[in-house]
Amino acid sequence: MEKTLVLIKPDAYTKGHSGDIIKIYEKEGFRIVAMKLMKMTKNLAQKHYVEHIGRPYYEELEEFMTSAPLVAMVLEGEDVIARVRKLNGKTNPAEAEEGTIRKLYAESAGRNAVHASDSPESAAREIHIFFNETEIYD
Ligand code: FUP
Repeated sequence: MEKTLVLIKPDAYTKGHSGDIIKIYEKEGFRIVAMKLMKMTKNLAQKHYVEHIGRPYYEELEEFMTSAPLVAMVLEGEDVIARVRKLNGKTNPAEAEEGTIRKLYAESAGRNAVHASDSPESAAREIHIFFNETEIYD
C-alpha cells in the first residue's frame, strides 16, 4: 500500500489545528502508520528541503520550520500521495481551492500549515528522514 510523509507545520500546530487536520485525513480513509511530535533542527530542515537551499525564501522557511514543534506522520492508503496533495491544496493559500487544508488553515505560501510528499521517490526519501522502520506500523 502506498505511503506518504505529512507534516503539520509549526503554524498549524501552534494554533491548535492538528486534530482538525488529522480528522480530514482519517475521514478520507487514510491510516496513520507512524506519528510523532518533534522540533525540526536546522540540520533536519536542510535535509528535508535540500532542493530549496539557495532559493530566496529558504532562510525564512528554515527559520519558520524550526520555530516550534510540528507533527510528523506517515499516512497509508490507495493513491495516498496524490490524494493528500489534493486535500492539502496549492502551496499558496490564496490559490488553494475551497475546503482544502491550506485554504482553511494556512496564512501564506511560507506558513502554509502542511507538507506532503509529491512523488513516490520523495515519499521514500522523506519518510526515512523522520522515521526508522521500527516506528512504522504498517
Ligand atoms: P509544496 O510541495 O506545496 O509544499 O511546495 P514547494 O515544494 O514548492 O515548496 C516547499 C516549501 O517552500 C513551501 F511549503 C513553503 C516554501 N515556499 C515559500 O516559502 N515560498 C515560495 O514561493 C515557495 C515555497
